[in-house]
Amino acid sequence: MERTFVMIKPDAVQRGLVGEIIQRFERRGLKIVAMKLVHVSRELAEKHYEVHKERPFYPGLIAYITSGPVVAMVLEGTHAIQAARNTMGATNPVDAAPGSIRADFGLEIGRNLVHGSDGPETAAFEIGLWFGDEIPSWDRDVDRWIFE
Ligand code: DAT
Ligand code: MG
Repeated sequence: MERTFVMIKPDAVQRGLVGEIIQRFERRGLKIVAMKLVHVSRELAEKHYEVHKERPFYPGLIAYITSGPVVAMVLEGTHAIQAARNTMGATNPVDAAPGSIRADFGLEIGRNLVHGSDGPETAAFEIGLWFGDEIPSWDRDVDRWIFE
């Protein structure tokens, strides 16, 4: 079963949207296999966003992601990576599909509420970075009604 790393960013935590956002992933059928509230250090932020180091928005991105607590989680399910990103919507909320998290709650790319891994290699890297390597799965009674 595929796993992905999802983070509820500081703006969403400050705005009291943690429950609403988790509910959207849960109701889709994705299974929470790890979750924690994190005060993100500069070191962790820089490792997480290493690929964007040379981009002009990088300093603002690091400031944003370290500006308050985030909720980090690992979600498991069929096509978890793509499903989570679709539920989040396009990077810039103004381009995100109606009904997605970023469209329903956001207006600006620099306050886009959530992060989700963009591929299998990124997911493996991010899950290891935030949670380490040993995350057990668990049996959910409704699994047989969600996974064929
Ligand atoms: P995503 O978060 O959809 O995977 P990304 O990995 O390209 O998008 O960028 C990471 C974050 O950086 C993104 O959520 C918001 C910020 N960002 C990306 N492009 C930006 C831009 N052109 N201006 C400002 N912030 C940007
Ligand atoms: Mg990305």
